Amino acid sequence: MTLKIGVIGTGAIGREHINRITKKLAGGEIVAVTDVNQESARTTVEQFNLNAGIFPDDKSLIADGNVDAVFVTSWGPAHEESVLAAIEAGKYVFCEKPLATTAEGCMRIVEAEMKHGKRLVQVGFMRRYDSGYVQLKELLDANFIGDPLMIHCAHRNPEVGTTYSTDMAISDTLIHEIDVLHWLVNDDYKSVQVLFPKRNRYAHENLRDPQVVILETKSGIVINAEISVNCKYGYDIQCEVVGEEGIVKLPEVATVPFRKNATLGSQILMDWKKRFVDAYDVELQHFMDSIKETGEPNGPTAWDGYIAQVTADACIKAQNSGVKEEIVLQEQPSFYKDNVQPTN
Ligand code: NAI
Ligand code: NAD
Ligand code: ISE
Repeated sequence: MTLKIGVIGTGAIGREHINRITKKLAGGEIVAVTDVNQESARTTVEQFNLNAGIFPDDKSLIADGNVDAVFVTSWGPAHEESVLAAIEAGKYVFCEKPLATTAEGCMRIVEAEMKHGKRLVQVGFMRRYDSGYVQLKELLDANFIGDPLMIHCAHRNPEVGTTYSTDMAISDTLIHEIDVLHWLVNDDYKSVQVLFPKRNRYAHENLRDPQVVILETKSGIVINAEISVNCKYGYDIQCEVVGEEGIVKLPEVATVPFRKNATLGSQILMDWKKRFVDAYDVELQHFMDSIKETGEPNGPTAWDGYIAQVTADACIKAQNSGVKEEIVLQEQPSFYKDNVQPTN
């Protein structure tokens, strides 16, 4: 059975995902596209030579009888409406992060999905499919370094556009760490504080960059996460977990080491699209396969989207208050408890 997919948002990542469904993965076909910028939808159909309808908006695409599943790859503030409409129509949804831009919005999606009665939604937290993070998790779950005590991590982008704002460092960028780190150590967040070090002169006028986010989990693990979005030198994701008996670290991206001009070196990626390219492939293949095999997607759930957004909201509050803010989650509904976590 081929899963017939409609894509809402044919920007950077929408096209990346269309490319992998069309050229690399098995079991899916792009049959419909839409974008608020209709010219973008048209050029996408041409670029990938798709046999796909171009729809005027998300609602008409979702309603089309030929569409089994929807990819929501529009910008964050548009996600909630499209996801709710897809659930209402009983269609599967793969939604890029954030699921919604507020915790209340994520809860509306959780409630709609529970009312529908089976899981339809998967959120694009692809780091759970990255082989480096999966290896870290296997070691931590096997108690290889004893209990984790601290995590040091960094999320660095070489540069960002002028529309990128201080809160987006949390809602767009740190959101990946927020999701993957509590999954990694099987713990929940308790509190957060945000510090602003000396400002990077390359940050545009209204952006506070870099930032240091200090999260504490219920068991007492302290996480310090640096976000730098004008670091210039590359797209660099670092994660080191300090345990009672040792340290485990996210592997560097494999590149050819070189010796040249009195230098021993290796290249660093510049583009986020390449850093997790394998993880995106595994993520979307898993989305399609689990629907085929179990009738439900069983990757990161709408509840994971909710956890991430509650945490992000508290981080943004802490950006503004300068003090430690509590992170308070509602109790996880049993509907989400039996979800099979993805593995590579
Ligand atoms: P983009 O700006 O390149 O593309 C977004 C597209 O959505 C644009 O073409 C825009 O016209 C369209 N759009 C916006 N609102 C729409 C609506 N209501 N209906 C239809 N189309 C709409 O953005 P990008 O970088 O592709 O990001 C899209 C989403 O993917 C965001 O939620 C972002 O957070 C997420 N993302 C996830 C990444 C990951 O690693 N998982 C990496 C990059 C982005
Ligand atoms: P983008 O700006 O390149 O593309 C967004 C597209 O959505 C644009 O073409 C825009 O016209 C369209 N759009 C906006 N609102 C729309 C609407 N209401 N209906 C239809 N189309 C609409 O952005 P992007 O970089 O592709 O990011 C898109 C999403 O993907 C964001 O949510 C972003 O957070 C997420 N993202 C995730 C990752 C990741 O690593 N998982 C990486 C990049 C982006
Ligand atoms: C983007 O949306 C992503 O998801 C990237 O992974 C992140 O590094 C970048 O900062 C975001 O804007």
